[in-house]
Amino acid sequence: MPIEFTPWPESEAIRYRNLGYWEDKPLTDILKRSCEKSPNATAIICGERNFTYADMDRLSDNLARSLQAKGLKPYDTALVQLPNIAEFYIVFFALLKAGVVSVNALFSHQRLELISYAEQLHPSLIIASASHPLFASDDFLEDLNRKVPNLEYVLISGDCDYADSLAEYLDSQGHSDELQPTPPGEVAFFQLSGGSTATPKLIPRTHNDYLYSVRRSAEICGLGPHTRFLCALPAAHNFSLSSPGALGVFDSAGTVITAPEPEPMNCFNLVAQHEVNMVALVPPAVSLWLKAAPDHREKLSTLSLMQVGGASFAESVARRVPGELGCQLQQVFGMAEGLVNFTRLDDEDSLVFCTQGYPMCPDDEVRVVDDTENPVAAGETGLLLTRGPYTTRGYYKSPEHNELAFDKDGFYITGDLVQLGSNGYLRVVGRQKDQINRGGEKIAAEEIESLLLNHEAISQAALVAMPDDLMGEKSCAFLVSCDENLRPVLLRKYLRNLGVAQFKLPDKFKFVKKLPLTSVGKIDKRALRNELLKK
Ligand code: OOB
Repeated sequence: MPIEFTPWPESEAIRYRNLGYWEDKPLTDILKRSCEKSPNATAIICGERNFTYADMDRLSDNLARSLQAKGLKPYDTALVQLPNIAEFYIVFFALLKAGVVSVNALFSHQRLELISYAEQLHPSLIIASASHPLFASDDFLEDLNRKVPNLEYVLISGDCDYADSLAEYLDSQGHSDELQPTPPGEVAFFQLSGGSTATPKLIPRTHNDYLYSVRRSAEICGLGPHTRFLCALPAAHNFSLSSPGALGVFDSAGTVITAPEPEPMNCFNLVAQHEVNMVALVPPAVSLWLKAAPDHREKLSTLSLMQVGGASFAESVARRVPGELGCQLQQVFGMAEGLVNFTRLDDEDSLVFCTQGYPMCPDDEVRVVDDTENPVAAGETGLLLTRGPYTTRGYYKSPEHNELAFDKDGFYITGDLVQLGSNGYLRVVGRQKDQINRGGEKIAAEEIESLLLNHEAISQAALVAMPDDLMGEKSCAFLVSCDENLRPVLLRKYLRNLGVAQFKLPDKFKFVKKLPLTSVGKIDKRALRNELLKK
């Protein structure tokens, strides 16, 4: 059964095809094309291991065929959680080849996030890593099996005695019928939403829409076989996967070098060793790189392009990038739902340092509106709405939330407050959605508040952003509690035990007698944020 998703109106679909945005090819075309053109070029360097395009094709074929031989069928779904290793990409293409629709959880995700994805998707397959605490034993899988009865296959990367080994599947040539991706107009895989709701939402991405966004991003960034891209942000994130990310690099027959995280010393060594010329970072990582760079400038000599996105990037820091890191800066403002904006490589400095660029596609429609949904004047602050050939029209199986997140014309309500200049360039100036952007990692306030409210001693909870020099924002939980002995350390432990990702744990707790309310009786988060600013 095809995977449900909200389609684009037929008239738009025809237009996007006529304009050449939708090629009606599967995402596997990325690998196919580069494999035909340069089978022996290095696609991935992962630690001591190198993989050519031919290797990637063969290994992903092996996995797809082995899974098919075991009984996995097109439109089955998979939950994948792998760190930044070559297998992440091989699995990604293998599942696409077999028509299995996957979601890639971040490696920082824990039990609650994985269970939520599994309950939404009912995966028949899990592929995970023994290096993640959840998969060190089969306890979590037993838990998951009770919640998701149709889970049939588990493949684990690394040492594991309770499930099949991913490495064996990659090595074995399972005989099976022709491999068939899902049709290009249908869902290829799911992206994760940063979210503002209690349950993290899944974003259906079709082959057509995603392939366009990858190819157009690669074109804007001038990618080619010469590109040597360091993937140091989570491989699954839309930025490092497709803007143009690793997929853009594969499409251009370049090389992806994987790093577990953006920590500067290791990354600098990788840049030097593998002659990296491009990297994508979030703002806090840039600050760490700037701090570490003076003693290691020579290691960065091949770096020519640094993309920065995911969270607000201070102009004062942006201006330091070319001089202190010796490379060109590109700002990227994107979202897993679709729309991605870039400053362009030939833009003048003032645009690169002070704006977040403009949309990649001439047919990306952006509207900046006020509280009454009327357009604001050029340069004025308003809420950004968007629709276009690669922006989703709805979250997976979320009719009620979709009513709120999309307007009647199908525009996605981003929740971002922006200014649109008369030159078409956007500046992100704030946020309306109830989310904390912790250095690019998104925390839905409601998700953490509802967990806190389940605590027997807490009667009211509000999670708000507080400014932080390095991360841009951190989170602060305001709580009303009847227990005077409740301590932050106990609350963190409580949340951790519930199985929530570490980055979502509040950085600070403030116990108050009551929470301020707005005139309509909602918790006044603006007042809470202002209170933090005063300190
Ligand atoms: C990227 O994707 P998500 O889905 O993790 O987060 C999207 C949200 C945006 O709505 C905005 O609130 C914020 O992250 N954001 C930025 C930004 N880039 C993203 N805020 C200020 N300045 C920026 N440059 O974060 C993402 C996806 C693709 C490419 C780049 C980033």
